[in-house]
Amino acid sequence: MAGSKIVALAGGVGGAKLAEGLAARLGDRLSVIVNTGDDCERHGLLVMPDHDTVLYNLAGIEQAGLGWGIEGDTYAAMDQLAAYGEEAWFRLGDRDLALHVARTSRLREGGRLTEVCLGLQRALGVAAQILPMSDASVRTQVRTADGWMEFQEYFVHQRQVPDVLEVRFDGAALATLTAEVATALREASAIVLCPSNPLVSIGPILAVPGMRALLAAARARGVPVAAVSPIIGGRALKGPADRMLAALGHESSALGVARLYAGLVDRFVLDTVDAALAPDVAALGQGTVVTDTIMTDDASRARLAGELLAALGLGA
Ligand code: FO1
Repeated sequence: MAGSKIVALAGGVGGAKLAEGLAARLGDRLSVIVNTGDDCERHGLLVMPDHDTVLYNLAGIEQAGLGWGIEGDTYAAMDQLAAYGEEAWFRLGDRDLALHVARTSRLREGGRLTEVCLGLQRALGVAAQILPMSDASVRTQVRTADGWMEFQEYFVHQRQVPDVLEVRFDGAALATLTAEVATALREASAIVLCPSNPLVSIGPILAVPGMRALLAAARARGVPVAAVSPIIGGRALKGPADRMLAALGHESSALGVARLYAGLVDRFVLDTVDAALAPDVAALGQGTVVTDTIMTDDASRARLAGELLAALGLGA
């Protein structure tokens, strides 16, 4: 285990919880490749919800209960923006806003997205690297009965109520891998797909050209690639993953997720309530680990991370 580097692929809150458990054990030996498909422009600023959720969790300042945003944040700037008639359904806290101001201004000065993000992470004392999946703009869009819309319009404004009929990752075909992502995957001793929505959190990461090839090359070198199910007992703990899977023709179960990852991962972690699905997951060629995957506090995050590392042959 000493010296082993691990790469985790993560979306928002569920992914951030496991990333935090892994970071507590691995420190700067952890690289988290984050989904940037949820990113959006608000009030002229670039907001990166999944990057920022992982950042705040690794810095230990995330809002308890919600998992995104900063604990104890206030909303004075947002209320003032609303007073000017600006759209205010996407709530940015005052301290959170400072991150978007700093990031956007550094990008406007010519900074490269990954380098700007790494600088902000260091400023918050985070030892792990949180790597945007690409420096290029990739935007997840969903189609509902009302047509195509940006992800946050569906997720926050429409509260994930409409059925999702189709998903696309605008810009993904032209996105390129960064040197940081490629190096992290080439140096990894193990790779983990966090318990994030497989369709709109892990999906955009895998859509960056070259990403799947690097994962396949890692597997060919004998590097274990494990996924943790975000679906427990047929339900997503948070977010619309269960309804989205069903609406898009997949089974809303840990097995449905394992099927989506067939050929990509060689280990699959499912919750004890789904133990009966283990033989079907194993039949897909994925070694199964059955354990308690619900992360309610720092101790349960660290415990799951420890079990996962042990299953990857990297036990302390
Ligand atoms: N989620 C909400 O439900 N309502 C919000 O107003 C909201 C604002 C917000 C601001 C910054 C940020 O980083 C995340 C925010 N989120 C909000 C969460 C975000 O929509 C989700 O984390 C995702 O994009 C899904 O992974």
